[in-house]
Amino acid sequence: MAEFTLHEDPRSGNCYKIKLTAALLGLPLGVQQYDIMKGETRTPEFLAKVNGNGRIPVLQIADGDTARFLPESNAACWYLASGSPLIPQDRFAQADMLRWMFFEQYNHEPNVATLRFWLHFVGEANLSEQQKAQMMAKRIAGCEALKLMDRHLEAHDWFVGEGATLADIALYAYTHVAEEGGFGLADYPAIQRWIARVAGLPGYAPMA
Ligand SMILES: N[C@@H](CCC(=O)N[C@@H](CS)C(=O)NCC(=O)O)C(=O)O
Repeated sequence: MAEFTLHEDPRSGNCYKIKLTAALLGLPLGVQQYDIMKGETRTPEFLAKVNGNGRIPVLQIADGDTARFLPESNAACWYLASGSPLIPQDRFAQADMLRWMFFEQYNHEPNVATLRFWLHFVGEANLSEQQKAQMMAKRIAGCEALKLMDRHLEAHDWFVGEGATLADIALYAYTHVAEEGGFGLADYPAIQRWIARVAGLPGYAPMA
């Protein structure tokens, strides 16, 4: 049986997706922590061995003498959940789940997660002029993403099908802490109900 180690910064929602997937599946997951604020994922050793893209999360999969490294949160979730109910079997449902995971990476995470990182961890006073100039566009785009999610969840309990899938995990990670980025969730009642549903899943683990 393979052993899994997550290279992570516990403040990262992208890392949390993988921890939540493992928790829901009952899979043991070791962790190796880095401080991204100190550039610890940009060292020559990290770039050479763990991820040439200089970012966490990275899932390390050890099998006997072989260790492989899998960057990108949603790819790592897929690897862990392969063959489990977190990935629907129906061909359309599977593609629809991927649709929401791509949406998360393109429309949601670059806005909702980035504003959280800038405001909650870096601090507005420490932002560059370029970052300050991007804030309004990210606020508008983040609200658009949340609105789309809320409309979908008005009519559905889960993003795809009748139960939780990786689409829910990927979107939950930064949505449930979106207020740390200044996105008021009171405007999105269907999202709030869905957040409670995810938090009630058997095996659920909260973010650090
Ligand atoms: N698309 C990637 C995004 C990874 C990412 O942006 N990681 C951030 C933390 S959430 C990071 O490592 N930042 C440190 C840096 O860029 O130096 C994923 O989903 O895993």
